[in-house]
Amino acid sequence: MLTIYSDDHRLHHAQGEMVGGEFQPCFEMPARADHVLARVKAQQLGAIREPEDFGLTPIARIHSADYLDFLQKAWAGWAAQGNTADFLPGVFPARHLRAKRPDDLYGQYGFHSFDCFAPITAGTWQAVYTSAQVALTAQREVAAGARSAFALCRPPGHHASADVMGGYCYLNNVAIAAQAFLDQGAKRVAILDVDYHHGNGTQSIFYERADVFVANIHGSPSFEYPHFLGYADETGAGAGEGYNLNLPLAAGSAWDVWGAALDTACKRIAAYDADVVLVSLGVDTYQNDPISSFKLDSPDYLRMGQRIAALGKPTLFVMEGGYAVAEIGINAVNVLEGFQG
Ligand code: Q9C
Ligand code: ZN
Repeated sequence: MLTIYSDDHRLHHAQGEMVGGEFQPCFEMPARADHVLARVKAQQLGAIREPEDFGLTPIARIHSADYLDFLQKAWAGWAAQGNTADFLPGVFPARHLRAKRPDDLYGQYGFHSFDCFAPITAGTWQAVYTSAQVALTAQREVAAGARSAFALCRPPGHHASADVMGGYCYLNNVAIAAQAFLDQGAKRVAILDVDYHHGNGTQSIFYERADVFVANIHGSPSFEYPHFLGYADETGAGAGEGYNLNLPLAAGSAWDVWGAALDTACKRIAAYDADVVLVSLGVDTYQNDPISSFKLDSPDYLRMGQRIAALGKPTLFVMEGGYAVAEIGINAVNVLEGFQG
């Protein structure tokens, strides 16, 4: 299986995030991608290539113009105000306020965020732009006939919606790649999100569409981040009614429960008869993940890959979360090896 990777991810290395009331090192750190890349090499998964540059056009198929404008200009504007530390938002248009985009940069950040977990640094735009190009380059490989490809994206993307960032995510890499398949002639694509957290951005982008079936397996929002989306009764709307599947699970779920949910999701994807399957590959379901509660063990990721392979569809794997840094490579590549059989 071909892996697409770029060192540009290093340009995004934020100073910290709030954990337990204290500013702590970010869980979403460059070493994550290093470990995955090292494991791809150690297991000789296949060739590793740099991304091509498809420009902004495929990104603008998913994200709004004002959101992309903010992301590109935010650091320069922040630095021009004399700041050197990371840029973070603090005021959001929550209920009872008015969601009108302000002229002020700090106001715009809150307008385009749902939490304080997507810091903007000097290198963030270049890193997230390249991360999207990594997904698009792997997408081309599958569109050209490969059985599978691995987009080693960092930063991740599934919490980002059309114009709102959060949860370490800025550009929704898997959504951008899904739209590229459709724009190149696919009729139906399925996204299977196996990250521990609900992919709220991906769900919202495709919620009213029938050409993208989205399935999510995740910690229930009743107890887990992102807290405000991901319940089982969210099944799509309008033309998209019936094309969104949420399988929220209890804290502490292990492979017996998780694997059964995967089987449910895969049966729905098979019934949808997608031309291609995209996997939002987060491995924060791992038992030793520092911010998650599920209990998957490393061999379970081989089983995960085997079940996805049984769909018999061209498959694009897009890296999402996973914060047990030392094991993220083993677990992510286990999925890919399980898929390859
Ligand atoms: N106590 C991904 O896995 N953590 N993002 C908030 C609040 C944010 C996870 C913690 C977790 C974001 C791509
Ligand atoms: Zn996650």
